[in-house]
Amino acid sequence: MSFTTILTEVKGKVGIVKLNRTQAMNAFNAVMLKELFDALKAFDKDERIRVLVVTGNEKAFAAGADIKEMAESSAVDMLTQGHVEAWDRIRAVRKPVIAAVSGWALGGGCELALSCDMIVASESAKFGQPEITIGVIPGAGGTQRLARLLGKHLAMEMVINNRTLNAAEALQFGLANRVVPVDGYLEAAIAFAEEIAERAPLAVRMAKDSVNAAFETSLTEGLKAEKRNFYPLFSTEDQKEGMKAFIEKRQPNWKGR
Ligand code: DAK
Repeated sequence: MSFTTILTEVKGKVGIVKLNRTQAMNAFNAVMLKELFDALKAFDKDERIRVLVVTGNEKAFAAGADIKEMAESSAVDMLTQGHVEAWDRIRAVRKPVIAAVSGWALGGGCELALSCDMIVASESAKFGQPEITIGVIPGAGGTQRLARLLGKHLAMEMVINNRTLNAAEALQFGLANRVVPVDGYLEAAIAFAEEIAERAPLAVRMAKDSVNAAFETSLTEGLKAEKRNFYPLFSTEDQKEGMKAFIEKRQPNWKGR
């Protein structure tokens, strides 16, 4: 894979995508958005990779969409530029995606972190939806995901009045899974990813799909989705191996089959 606005790296079973428009606080232009989602898709398909990490740099995870690129756009431009499809593509990733966030995660940057499955935040992380300050609203899921995660009132304050959350607040309100020192925040996220990468791969995928169903359906439908994911696991080699290993008091050897 060759990209101009992102860097990619594979560490063992972990695929890492690093946003790399440092001069613009990692604001997304059309090229970076496309490259990001292409890289995620490629890692999702790669058999060697089990978990994905998306990150920026210490100062900025991502400061949102590129305002300079977007400023003169019409409604038709916004609709037809493929942004909507691009954002939908992250939801299609089947492997777990961890956002390693340091510094600013604003607008589309915050929405990218929210679209991931878990967030490791550095102590300097700041989450916000400042679109209201430039005359628009979040367009990549911010109003919906924040309201579901934080409840209506805090989400409303963030979206209507540009309230930002620091790392401690993000942890307190359940946005971040963990907060770690800025020095080594990416390594901490990779270590977290490596832990998950050692778990039964098919069960991890089914688990991700099931938890996501809780955000997208009613309880009744969500419970059905969980069952649809639960039963097929009993036809996998890994289920036999996992239960046998427990009985034999040894570590399981997962095949992903
Ligand atoms: N766009 C373009 N350039 C940006 C940028 C952005 N979002 N954020 C920062 N930069 C650029 C600055 O213009 C500056 O460039 P130069 O002037 O040096 O050329 C450089 O990055 C450094 O920024 P600052 O000088 O401002 O640095 P500070 O440390 O003082 O401030 C900051 C950092 C991140 C707090 C500040 O730059 C800032 O407030 N940035 C804007 C944040 C923002 O408003 N973000 C929301 C953007 S709207 C869609 C889905 C989603 C979206 C759109 C469509 N569809 C599905 C269709 C998303 C929309 C958004 O995210």
